[in-house]
Amino acid sequence: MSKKLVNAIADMREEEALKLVKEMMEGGSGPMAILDAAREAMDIVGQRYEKGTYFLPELMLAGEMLNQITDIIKPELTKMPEVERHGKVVIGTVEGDIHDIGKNIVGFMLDVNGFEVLDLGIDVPPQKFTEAIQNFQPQVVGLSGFLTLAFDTMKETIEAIQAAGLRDQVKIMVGGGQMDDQVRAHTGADAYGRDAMAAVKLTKDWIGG
Ligand code: B12
Repeated sequence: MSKKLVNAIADMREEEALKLVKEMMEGGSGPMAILDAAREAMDIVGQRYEKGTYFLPELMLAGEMLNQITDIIKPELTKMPEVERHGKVVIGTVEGDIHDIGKNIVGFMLDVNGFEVLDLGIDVPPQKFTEAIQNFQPQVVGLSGFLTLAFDTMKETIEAIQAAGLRDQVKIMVGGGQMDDQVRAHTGADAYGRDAMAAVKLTKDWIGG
């Protein structure tokens, strides 16, 4: 079933994809299995875009499908018992980058796992992060980015946090499509997280809960 879902998303069969997601939910597949399939499909969409068989409209439709899928699985994720807030996290997509589907999933998962999340949105300049750290006083900052140009913006953002004298106050994690641990080292972040569950685990390790 999950292979079918991968193909339906990758081949832009929107109706079928949404139907499959509903069937998988009813059949007891966990929301994370659905997200994994969506990720695999997005990789295929990305490759087709790179090869020139898909264009911007397909990227947009893929993003739209992903948003709808997230909406379908959200109720399942919120079934977790309401918990007291363990700590605060600021997240945002760094300057120059407007991809937000992955970031939104991360923010949502942190929220349902009991963290207070301030989401700064997309295309966030370094200064907005430093202001948010000063005002919101988070223990953790999450930088999201899907473009290779985001690597340098992440580095600049962390440098700005350092220059503002705030680096020791926060743990910083980075994530998003093109990221890996090598990129993390380049940016000066404390950790790289592959997906939303990794973001939750890192945050729990750092602030408990
Ligand atoms: C959908 C999409 C779009 C949509 C975005 C819609 C939206 N609201 O986000 C639109 C159409 C707007 C778009 C635009 C562009 N896109 Co685009 N897009 C994609 C695509 C197909 C999927 C991205 C996605 O949403 N994936 C789904 C989520 C759920 O992915 P995920 O990685 O599993 O998410 C998890 C992790 O990343 C992690 N995570 C995310 N953030 C964080 C943060 C932290 C702290 C942690 C710990 C973890 C974490 O947790 C998430 C949840 O589990 C990718 C291809 C791909 N394979 O990624 C290209 C891709 C990212 N785009 C690409 C490009 C080139 C562009 C454009 C420049 C195209 C253009 N010519 O205009 C523009 C960029 C505009 C800009 N300035 O940002 C390239 C980037 C290439 C590069 N090397 O830089 C890619 C890789 C496609 C490709 N292969 O060429 N895009």
